[in-house]
Amino acid sequence: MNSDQLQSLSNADYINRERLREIQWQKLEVILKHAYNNAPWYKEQWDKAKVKPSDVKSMDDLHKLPFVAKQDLRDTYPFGLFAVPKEKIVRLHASSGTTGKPIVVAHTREDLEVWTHGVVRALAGYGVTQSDILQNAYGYGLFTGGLGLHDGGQALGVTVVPISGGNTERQVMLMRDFGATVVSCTPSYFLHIIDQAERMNVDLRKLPVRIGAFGAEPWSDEMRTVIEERAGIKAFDIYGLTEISGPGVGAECIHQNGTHLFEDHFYPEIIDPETLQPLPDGQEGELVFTTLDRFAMPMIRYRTRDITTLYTEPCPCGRTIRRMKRIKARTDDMLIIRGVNVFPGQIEAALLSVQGTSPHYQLIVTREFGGLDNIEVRLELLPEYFSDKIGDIETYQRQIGHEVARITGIHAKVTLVAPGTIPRSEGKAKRVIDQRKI
Ligand code: DLL
Repeated sequence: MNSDQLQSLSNADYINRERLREIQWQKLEVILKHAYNNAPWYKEQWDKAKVKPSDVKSMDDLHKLPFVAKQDLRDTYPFGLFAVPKEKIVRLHASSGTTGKPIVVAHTREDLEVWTHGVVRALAGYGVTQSDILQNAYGYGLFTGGLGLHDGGQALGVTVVPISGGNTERQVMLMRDFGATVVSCTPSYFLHIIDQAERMNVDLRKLPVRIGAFGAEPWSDEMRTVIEERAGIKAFDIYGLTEISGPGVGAECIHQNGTHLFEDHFYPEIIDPETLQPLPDGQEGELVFTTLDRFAMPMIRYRTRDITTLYTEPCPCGRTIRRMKRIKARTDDMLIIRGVNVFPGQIEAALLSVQGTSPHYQLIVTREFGGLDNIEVRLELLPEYFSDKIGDIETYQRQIGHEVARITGIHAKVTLVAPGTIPRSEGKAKRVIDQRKI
């Protein structure tokens, strides 16, 4: 990509908001007709709801259309939502989720370009240039992380090292030997890389690596601080989901204060997950996306289950596209412990606020015979804080339990385990182990 092409791509980030609305509307009109005329599933659903594309006369009418849920993608597995002939489809991706059938997502060549442009804008927004070397440690395969960052990095002209996830010792070796300046993987996997580097006596702070593109799972600002301090890099958020394209639906800029959504392609709404009514900017709710220019499998009002807030206040970077707050959680991750709603991310923030704790933790949820739920926080202390003296352990457990109760309102059992005992993940970390039989 030459600098003019990059410039014109990035210009979309700074567009006048009225003009943006016009462009969104022009695209929406086309994609709604396309979905209705070419994907029988949409026709059936919209006919049932007694709405037609022509009833949507502006962006403000979008809410008249029914939602698409993850279950709809499972029910139409594998190809039931495709809206173009098979000859036009050049790639399939899939996301497995935790149970049941995977969901399958198709891309035309042009759809892949839309996706790639999101990743290019994300990387360019972090300050990545053609002189950078990107070590891409997201998994390659049906998961969108690997190929998404790969295509985006390559389109930007970065030198991409397609190492994929895993083989952590080699990750450290190549990071050092190739002089990678940018690394992409899940934040939890990067923590694993940091630990491995320490074991190999490699100080990441002394290597050229300076930027991380971390996403695919919720993470907190406290986790960011840990990563930035231990690796000497700037850790940026990248957001996305398979159904909407993959990574690069939105990303932070150098100010690290919210994720800019590439809303000229992926139109966001926030709804109340209970009433399903749209909520105004500034209010927290479930994020819903409409893909404005993806043709193989348009997603019209797709419910992400991600909980966040959108806002339009100007960012110091000058981008005009809307920002969203860090994904607080997924509606399906919310734990209800003795009547109190709690998200794993809140617990993470609480425990990382205590000195000496490490970001390696798991939450074990169990149910007593009488039906009461209990939660146990199992976590590792940093090796230099780890002690086998009962008194020390109890003090820590009390302190952490107190912080968790202060932030979440729940009383958790805290168990400190030896460094290195919580399982490490090469992709998305498994934080919650729900042993309740519900
Ligand atoms: O995780 C795509 C991706 C790859 C994004 C690499 C970023 C980097 P899925 O496997 O379909 O796609 O999972 C999507 O992961 O609905 C969120 O719940 C969660 N998620 C993704 N990015 C973030 C993030 C990829 N930055 C689901 N912060 C989404 C919090 C995230 N959660």
